[in-house]
Amino acid sequence: MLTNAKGLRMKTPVGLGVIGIVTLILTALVAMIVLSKGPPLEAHDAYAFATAPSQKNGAVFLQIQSHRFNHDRLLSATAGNAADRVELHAHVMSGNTMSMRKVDALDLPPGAVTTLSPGGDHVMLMDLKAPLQEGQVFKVILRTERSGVLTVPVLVRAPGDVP
Ligand SMILES: [Cu+2]
Repeated sequence: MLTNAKGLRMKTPVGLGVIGIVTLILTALVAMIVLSKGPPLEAHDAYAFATAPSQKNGAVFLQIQSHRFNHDRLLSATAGNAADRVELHAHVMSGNTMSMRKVDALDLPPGAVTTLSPGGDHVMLMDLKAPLQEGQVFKVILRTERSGVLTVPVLVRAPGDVP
């Protein structure tokens, strides 16, 4: 047994030995567990533009910071007080025309900030219950594949007033 252990120790390229390598792996695992203690996803700066009475729809933009070590996805959203129906949308160019399209999910890459912004991906509010008024705050609930739900306060800003 002792000879075997010694033999292995001699063969490891960095000269750490088996125990050294095991210790390193355990340290890395502990570090990952400690780092993953915070919320896996954080939403920042959520906003929507005020709408005119004639507008049926609105959009929510925000940043989502992932603290995860693997991919997650935004699957759906609700906005109980603001809109009857909420969809996830992406913008697509077809020829010279930019149009938006419903998507099943939005990717949230590990360790990255995903930005939903005008002209890009957004949370679409369909059939607004009332016009969105500047200064108003409403809640949107985002459902993710791996991190549960995020309840996000959304501030209504003047049209075009990107933070
Ligand atoms: Cu849209």
